[in-house]
Amino acid sequence: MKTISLIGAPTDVGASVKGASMGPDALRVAGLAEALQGLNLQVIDRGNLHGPANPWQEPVNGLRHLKEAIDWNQAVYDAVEAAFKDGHFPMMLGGDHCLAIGSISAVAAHCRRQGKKLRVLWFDAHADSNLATISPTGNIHGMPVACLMGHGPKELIDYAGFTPAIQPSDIRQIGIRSVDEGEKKFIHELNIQVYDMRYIDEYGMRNVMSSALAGLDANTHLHVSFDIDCLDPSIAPGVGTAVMGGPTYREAQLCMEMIADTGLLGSLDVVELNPALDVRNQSATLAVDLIESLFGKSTLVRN
Ligand code: B3U
Ligand code: MN
Ligand code: MN
Repeated sequence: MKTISLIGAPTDVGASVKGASMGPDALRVAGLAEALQGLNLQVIDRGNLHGPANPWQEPVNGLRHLKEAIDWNQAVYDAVEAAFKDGHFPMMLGGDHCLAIGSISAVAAHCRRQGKKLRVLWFDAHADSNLATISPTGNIHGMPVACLMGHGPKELIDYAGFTPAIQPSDIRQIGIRSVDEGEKKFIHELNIQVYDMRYIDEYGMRNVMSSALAGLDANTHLHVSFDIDCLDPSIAPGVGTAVMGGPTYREAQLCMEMIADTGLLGSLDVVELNPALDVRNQSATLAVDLIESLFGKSTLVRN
């Protein structure tokens, strides 16, 4: 039986709006552990990691709260690595999306140890590919993709002891609809495969996911980094930086189901859920519902 290790990382040090630090508990209240157990998975809730508080300071040299982000990502890196070493499936509950630096660095190190290929599916309204020099905000939750590709402050790019942790060809971004000017050029130069909302509208979610999942084999580790703000704010209002025009409930369900069908999911981040902006924990409840589909819940017996 698969064992899921829930790793709470209550931060908002990388964000522009406070509140994502309450995300892990909102997911617990929404019944995440119970839902996974209902799918015959064993769940170990490791509780919440500890790290520095949010000092709410202005950016320094284009980066806000760098020291705090470094410490939190180290804690996440260590926890995700420990879960892999126990043979467990790490599920990191953010917290803001800067934490994906630590979590995906640990995933990359795991893949290297196991001789596995890595595919990252990055669900987000934003490209999260800013650099200190081009970010309009200095918020590190807008920079994890760049950091993972080796573009960022040295302390944030080398958790695994090698850099870059991932190559542009390892990642697919889905649901993107808010990209800053400098970021737009940067993702074009890196040649990252981005399925933005226009692409989803034109080709449909089924084709998008078939393409995003193409080329996987039994030796591929699939990591999903799920920023809740990917979803349309009409169904998921509990996020700090909502952008209208995201995937619908049905489209999001199909994404999760198609990922489950691969049988290759090896790790997950659930980030940017902000209970302070939510309505009756609706976004957390939706996240749990989608995670159930991601772990294979289906209406009918399939195959
Ligand atoms: N691109 C903007 C906004 C943003 C990125 N990620 C989130 N918001 N959640 C920035 O600040 O880098
Ligand atoms: Mn994000
Ligand atoms: Mn986002």
